[in-house]
Amino acid sequence: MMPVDETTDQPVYSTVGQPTRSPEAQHTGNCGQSSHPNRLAAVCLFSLSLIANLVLCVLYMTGSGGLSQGCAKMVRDLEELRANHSRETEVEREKKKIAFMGMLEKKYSTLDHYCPVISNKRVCKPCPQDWKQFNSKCYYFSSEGKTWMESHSDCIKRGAELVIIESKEEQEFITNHTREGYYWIGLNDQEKEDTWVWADRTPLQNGFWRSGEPDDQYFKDNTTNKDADCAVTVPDENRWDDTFCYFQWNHVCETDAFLL
Ligand SMILES: *[C@@H]1O[C@H](CO)[C@@H](O)[C@H](O)[C@H]1NC(C)=O
Ligand SMILES: *[C@@H]1O[C@H](CO)[C@@H](O)[C@H](O)[C@H]1NC(C)=O
Ligand SMILES: *[C@@H]1O[C@H](CO)[C@@H](O)[C@H](O)[C@H]1NC(C)=O
Ligand SMILES: [Ca+2]
Ligand SMILES: [Ca+2]
Ligand SMILES: [Ca+2]
Repeated sequence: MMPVDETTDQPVYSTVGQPTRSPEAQHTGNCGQSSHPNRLAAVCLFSLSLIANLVLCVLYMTGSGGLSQGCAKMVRDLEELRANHSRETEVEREKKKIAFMGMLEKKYSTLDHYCPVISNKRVCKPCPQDWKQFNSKCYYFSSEGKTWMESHSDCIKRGAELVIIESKEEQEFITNHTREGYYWIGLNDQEKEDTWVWADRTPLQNGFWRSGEPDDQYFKDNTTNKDADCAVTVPDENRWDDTFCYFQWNHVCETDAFLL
């Protein structure tokens, strides 16, 4: 029967003619726990012999007061080994980061819009490509006519909401970028006539209506047909009008800027 090493439960083989594992080697952390045990063991042995030689080096130096060539080489080797090791952990960390970003990407489909991958690296910008930043928000100005409801869905699909205009400055910014025509904003009174709410269901505080609006009709429509429940911003007037929700206008989406 083979004698058994109590610490590892492994049979103890004859060590004649084989390098023995020194007691220190069992206390040097990860040595031997790698998926490449042979390579790691070699590196371990190499570093151990380096350390042993360095000790000799120091003894030699203190004895003779000089720095030998071999000694300098050993210091260089040790530095290189340390550099190689930190480079490997850097690569591991980078791999983990990429995997984590991949997980985020599945969770947040808009990640690529804010942080596109440029030559293997994610570069994050405050606003997605083709969106415009104003203060801490990003705005998307569509170039395709859609009903108010389709526009609402389009913004949500883009990880945003139809624009909520809360200040004179924001209204002016919107006006500056909607000179080509009517654009839907996130305001409607579909649920209760004349009770205007934003797309996120917050009630309207102060509006920027044209004079005489909202009148529950399309202002160029001289019929008595009333039921205009969705709001547009009127080009060059810096003001809003209520029109029919099924009309097809461009729209403005708004979302948070990614600011660190
Ligand atoms: C460090 O890495 C380089 C290149 O990967 C290799 O040539 C060199 O032998 C390594 N040095 C040590 C001490 O492991
Ligand atoms: C809108 O445009 C005018 C004229 O170009 C400019 O003076 C003003 O600063 C702009 N306002 C905003 C909020 O972008
Ligand atoms: C508006 O009224 C005028 C005359 O009353 C008529 O000629 C025109 O066709 C009407 N327009 C619409 C869009 O109904
Ligand atoms: Ca807003
Ligand atoms: Ca209405
Ligand atoms: Ca109107």
